[in-house]
Amino acid sequence: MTWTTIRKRPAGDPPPNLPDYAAARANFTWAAARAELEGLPGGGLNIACEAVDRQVHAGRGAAIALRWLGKTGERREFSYAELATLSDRFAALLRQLGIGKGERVCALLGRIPELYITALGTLKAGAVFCPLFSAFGPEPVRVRLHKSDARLLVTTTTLYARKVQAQRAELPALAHVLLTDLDAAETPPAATQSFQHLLDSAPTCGITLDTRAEDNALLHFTSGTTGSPKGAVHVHEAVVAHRLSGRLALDLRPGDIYWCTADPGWVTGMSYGIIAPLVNGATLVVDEAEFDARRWYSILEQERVNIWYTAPTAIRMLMKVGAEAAQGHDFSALRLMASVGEPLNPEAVVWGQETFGQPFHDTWWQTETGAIMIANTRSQDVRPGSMGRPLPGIDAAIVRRLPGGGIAVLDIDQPGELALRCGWPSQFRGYLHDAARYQECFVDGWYLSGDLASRDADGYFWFLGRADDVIKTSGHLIGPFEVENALLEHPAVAEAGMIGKPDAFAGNIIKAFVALRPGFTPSDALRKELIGFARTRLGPAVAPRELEFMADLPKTRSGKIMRRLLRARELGLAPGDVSGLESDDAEQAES
Ligand code: 6R9
Repeated sequence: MTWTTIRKRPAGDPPPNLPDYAAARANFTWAAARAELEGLPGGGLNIACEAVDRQVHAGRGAAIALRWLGKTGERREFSYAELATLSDRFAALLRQLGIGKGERVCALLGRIPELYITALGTLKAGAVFCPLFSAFGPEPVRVRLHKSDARLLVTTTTLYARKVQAQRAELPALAHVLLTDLDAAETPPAATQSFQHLLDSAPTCGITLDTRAEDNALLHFTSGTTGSPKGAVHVHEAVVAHRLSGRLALDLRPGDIYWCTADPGWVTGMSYGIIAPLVNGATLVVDEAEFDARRWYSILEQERVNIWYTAPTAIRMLMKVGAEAAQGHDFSALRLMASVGEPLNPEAVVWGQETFGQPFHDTWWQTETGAIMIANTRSQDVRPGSMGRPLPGIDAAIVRRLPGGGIAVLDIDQPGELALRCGWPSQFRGYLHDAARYQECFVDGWYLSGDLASRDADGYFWFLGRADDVIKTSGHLIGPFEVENALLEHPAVAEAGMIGKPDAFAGNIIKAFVALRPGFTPSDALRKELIGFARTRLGPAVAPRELEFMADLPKTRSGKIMRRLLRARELGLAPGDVSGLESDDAEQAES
């Protein structure tokens, strides 16, 4: 396997938080990492307390926690002390509304200040915070609100009208909907309340936090090959890993200006868009607007961003716009640029070096791992194309599942499934209402990630692909089940299969294959109708971008659609070429 090491930026930056990787790993204990936290009187632990209150206790209450840049040029700042008070009030409000410990509070919001108040206040109240992707259509929103038994939803008037209102009757557990954008004089639509009004009338005095480390704190939906979305449950103890990984992998320290571009509807937007930077005392820069290369370069320069955490699709979009857009900007405040969510192509790493004078540092983790597990850290050489090495406290290996049960750990440079030895604090504690699917992730004390990778002789991990059929498109993890199901609701569709088709920007785009019912004939008009039908239900980020008709979809003898064959066909591979990935489908296809 070939690799190049990219020279790092020779600037007069402060020394890295992880200067000696080998020594840090050798001396590491989770107990010591846990001891860095403040904790609650009586031995409890609360993520939001660690994120905001402890900064106030440490005399940093006046420091800026959140600097919000509105779409239209508005600018608002919240100090740690203000965020502590506002989240206290939201917690008090939840208690007044009778939201109990462990009950789910969902947010269907873009990047607006109310999101941060809701997330932190929910955690303080001991309820479970569950972010939903605001670009989801009504169907994925309904499924998640239903599966999470959400008791309260915070959203905007428009998102509510478009995505929730019509389905409210199917969500009996959803007792309260709070809208963030009502004017004081406005009457809320039926069965909703004003977020601002309730927050203003909530008690101002602090509330007593009473969560324990193993109490549920966060719920993040993710997808698998089969079945409905899985709700990964995380506990307050996860904050130990958020703090540590923020410090070691993202090099965060108090006073840093930090910008995470992830959407708050996905796990990165929570773990690294809110928790890790606040726990490490940084100032969050939050941009409400969607991607715009020129705006991004201005933000990096004008806000004097020190640490920037973004994603390969965004980097490729910047590359597409061209180097001229970056020219003339002063990026000298930037100390670390990191990336997550999809394979970071070596060209993007090298482009970072050319454009910013430093490479992007790839990091690897998942919804289930809760925090960064593998990273190219600031002190170590970046190997373009590699995800880096496991952080202190994390044991990673490449394994093969054995036919009779158990796993074998593979040698260097052997492709296999990426596995992590169980026991890190942000490990998910279950899939909500899905005990069997949770159990399937574990073998002999290892968590099996579903990613295929290899490890080189120096301990760097290299991503090869997914072992299952989920698709990363523009950094969003999409399961085939939801997309295929939406298409199957159309009267013309008899069978539907979805694949990820490689794409230069999005990593993959979603392509659907459809067999029609008798009486329907393929046509351009029908193709457009089906794509439109899926977009209305699922939202544009999840709906297929391409759709092809087939007389019949390839199926196993038991009737399962063989997506791998669809993919092989799309990519012009022989069906046998996919058999190496050990899927049931490929085995059955060969037999
Ligand atoms: C944080 C997040 C997890 C899946 C993961 C893998 C892919 C994440 C990656 C990467 C290649 C990287 N992934 N980081 N692939 N290189 N550095 O993205 O969580 O949405 O659960 O997705 O994303 O396939 O298994 P999640």
